[in-house]
Amino acid sequence: MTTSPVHAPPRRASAPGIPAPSGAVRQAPPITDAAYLASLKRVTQYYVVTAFLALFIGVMIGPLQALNYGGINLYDNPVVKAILKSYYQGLSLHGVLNALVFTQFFISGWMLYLPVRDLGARINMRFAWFTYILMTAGLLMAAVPLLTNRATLLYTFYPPMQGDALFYIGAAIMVGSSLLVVGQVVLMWWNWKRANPGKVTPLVTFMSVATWMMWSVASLGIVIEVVGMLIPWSLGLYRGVDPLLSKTLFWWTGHAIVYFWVLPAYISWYAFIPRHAGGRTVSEPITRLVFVIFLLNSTPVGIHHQYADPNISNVWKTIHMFLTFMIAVPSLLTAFSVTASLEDAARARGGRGLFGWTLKLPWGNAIFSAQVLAMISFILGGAGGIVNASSSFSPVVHNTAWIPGHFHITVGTATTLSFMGIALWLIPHLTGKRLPSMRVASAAVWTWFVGMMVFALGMHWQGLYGVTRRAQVSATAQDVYRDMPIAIPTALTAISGIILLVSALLYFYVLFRMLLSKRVENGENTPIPYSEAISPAGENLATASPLVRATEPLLALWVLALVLVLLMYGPVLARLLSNLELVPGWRLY
Ligand code: HEM
Ligand SMILES: [Cu+2]
Repeated sequence: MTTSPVHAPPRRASAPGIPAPSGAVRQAPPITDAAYLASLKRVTQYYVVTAFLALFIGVMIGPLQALNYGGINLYDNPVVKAILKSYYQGLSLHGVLNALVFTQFFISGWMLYLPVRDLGARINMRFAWFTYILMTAGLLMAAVPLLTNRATLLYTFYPPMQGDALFYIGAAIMVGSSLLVVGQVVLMWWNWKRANPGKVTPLVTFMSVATWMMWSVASLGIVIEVVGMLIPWSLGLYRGVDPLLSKTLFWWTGHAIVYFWVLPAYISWYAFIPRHAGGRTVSEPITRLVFVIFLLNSTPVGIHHQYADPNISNVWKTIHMFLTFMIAVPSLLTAFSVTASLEDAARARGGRGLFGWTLKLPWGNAIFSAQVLAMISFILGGAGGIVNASSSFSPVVHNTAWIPGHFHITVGTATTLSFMGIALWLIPHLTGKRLPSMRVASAAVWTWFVGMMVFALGMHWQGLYGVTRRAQVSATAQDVYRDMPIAIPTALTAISGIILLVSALLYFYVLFRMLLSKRVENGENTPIPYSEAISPAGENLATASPLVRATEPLLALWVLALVLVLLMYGPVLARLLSNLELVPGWRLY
């Protein structure tokens, strides 16, 4: 069966899965230069396909790990042994490929393409291709030591565990290239501002630019850590490394990166999901406020990962804790706004009752259901995140199986399942190919959600009994695990691994079949699914609301974000620097 979920121009009512909007809806300004548009789409497609190839490899290792936490050790199996030297090499590959490579490549394509189309801008395509090639070169460099068991450092690569210099250099090039995308997008937006004085930045561009700005501030920590410390250290230029200083720099980036993973999904939740359901975005001004809060508040919070670390004062730990709690505000604004837009859609389709309206949503459309299930998962993940960030609860869950339980329903589902859903319209849009089967795609999406819910239950539950994360528990004979009353959560975790394996195979079957099929139409027939807004931001600053005017100066807000981070990290880093403690590197693998 061949179906195209979204293949009609925006104003036609007949397209399956994408209802025509009732009133005025934004249309991307036309790009008339066909060669330019083709190149733009191709580079985006390269980013997206590279991302999914990484996810495919990364995800195939996941079920082995879930079985490990299900008490089943497959790492002595000769086939597995031929590929993975150890549980920890597999875990390093899994974490790096899924959480760092998949996300960064997808986001770089997605948040380059969207604002360019949103403004109808002309960017330098040579530079765009150069950035993609550089990012991929960095990935390949880092992949060599990872695949040869010379960088089995887990995805946080904490020193003094040491890997080959090539790993750090490759990682630095990969992350550094994302900053080139930041430069290109921000410059494009700035040129648009200068050409359109007094105009309000359109919403999709606003969200993309704010997210890129946030990432540039957030990524500084890891860039300083890797370039300033780990590369020279791994090349033998320093006699040692300070583990605490590098860990602190790591978490400067490491917490904010979770918003870099989730805000690109928010763009779709706010701007595109309402359209898939036949509803409207609730409020553009509030949406802009949400992104500004994330720009300012995402980064100065990382010390909530270090409550047990010495040489950081409790005052700073507490400040970072409260700043972390503040991020619940834009997340709750999002939960309420997006739910309201879904209710708007469902009532327009004849939905009734307090909750009965939810039945009218297009649950059979995998593009829609993937993203709404991702949101539901994120609500649960966010609640768990408040537990993790509380200095009183953190010691209970820190470094237990609870933590992977938590981040598989945030990045592993909220982000991943959203991107999986988005790809189902984005790839047809970019390539003119069609989704081979909406039913298989739906089955993949629903089993992913169910699998991850079961996984999260099993892992959170085990974590509460103190089962540690990053441990090949299935291969140890320690009584401490045998005596724990964890039979049920262990079984749940094992079952979830099987469900997720089936889900991943279904999804990649549909995705690769689509990619390998022939182009059948003009990709523009699958439009970018802009939604109408109930409360738009307007086009002119002079007549816009105070909230719109206050959120428009993104450059100034970017500087403010940087100042806030320096204020919140400066004193902490100064103290660590004044007590520098260099230790030699270790190889444990
Ligand atoms: C088939 C789906 C998946 C399964 C069954 C799975 C399973 C697991 C398990 C059991 C662990 C814990 C291992 C340990 O602590 O020893 C783990 C770790 C991890 N997973 Fe997944 N996972 C899946 C998909 C994903 C996805 C989609 C992402 C992110 C996009 C992801 C990111 C991570 C990360 C970052 C770690 C931590 C690695 C580390 O501690 O160094 N996983 N996974
Ligand atoms: Cu965090």
